[in-house]
Amino acid sequence: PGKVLLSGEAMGLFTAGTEGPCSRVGVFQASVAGAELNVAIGLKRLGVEPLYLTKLGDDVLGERIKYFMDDNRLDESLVSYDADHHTGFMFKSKESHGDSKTYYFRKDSAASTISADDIKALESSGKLDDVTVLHLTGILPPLSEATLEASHELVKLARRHGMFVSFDPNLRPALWKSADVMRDTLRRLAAQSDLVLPGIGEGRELFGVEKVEDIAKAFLDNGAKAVVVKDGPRGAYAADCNSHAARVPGFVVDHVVDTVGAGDGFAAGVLSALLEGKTVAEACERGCALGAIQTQFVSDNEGLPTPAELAEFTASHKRAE
Ligand code: KDG
Repeated sequence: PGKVLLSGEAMGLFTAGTEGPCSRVGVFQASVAGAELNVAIGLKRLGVEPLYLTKLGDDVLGERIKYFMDDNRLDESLVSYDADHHTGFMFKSKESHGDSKTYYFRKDSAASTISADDIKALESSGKLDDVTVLHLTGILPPLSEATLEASHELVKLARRHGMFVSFDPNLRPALWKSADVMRDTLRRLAAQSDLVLPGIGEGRELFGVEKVEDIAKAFLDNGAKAVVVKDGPRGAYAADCNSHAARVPGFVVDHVVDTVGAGDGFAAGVLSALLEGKTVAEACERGCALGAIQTQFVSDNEGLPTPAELAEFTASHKRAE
């Protein structure tokens, strides 16, 4: 299969070791986060080559992320280091029920300087020859004016090179100036995509509808060619502009540790399967499996499976009713 181009911010992640407010917890577990990086790791483990563009600070967290990328054997030719800006980081609380709380320290980070010129420079890099997919998320656009332009440039670049454009809205309201700007920008990016991967909450926020069928229709009417709506443990609903639709049940797991990163696992599952020529329903099934596996791990990417681990998981877990 061809390569997948991704760009975004890689961050140091400090996850609380015990429940309680992050301002009081004493022990944190350090790992590496970043939606696009999580997807890149998921793809790599399943045998698809990611091409990940980012900027890191010339600092200890940048070094940590480099080690992490080395360990995962990622191509680092599009990673650059910036002595004038720091590597972003975040804290994540530990919760016994519901989603964990996240706290960002990423303003003026190295990744927030990713610019349209960085994307244009890819044209002459010779690196795009085998790239067939762009996977973009809604996290890169709000980091700064520069990354907003870079995001639009990525879509233009993908179009010029005949790439398939996959888009995960990944709503992060804390990063946007206003909810209106967030909605307008993400709808615009979604409209230009071949595949959009929203969650239920994202459908509600962007289009004011609740049901998976209505969410899919709203994205298709808005211009997307195909949509897969993620419905948590219930599974996924896929629909495209040629009126094909499929509902795919999710996998039942006994104990959810942390849901952050599940959507990135889902994206890696869907894209890797589509690149292998699987059907949309098979791709959704793999997406659901990776999402479910990822909910059983504290870190945002640690649980992402190899093909053997994936086969073991699907063979040993029941599907949702
Ligand atoms: O999707 C998981 C991401 O949210 C996480 O790894 C960190 O990229 C991140 C973000 O901006 O929240």
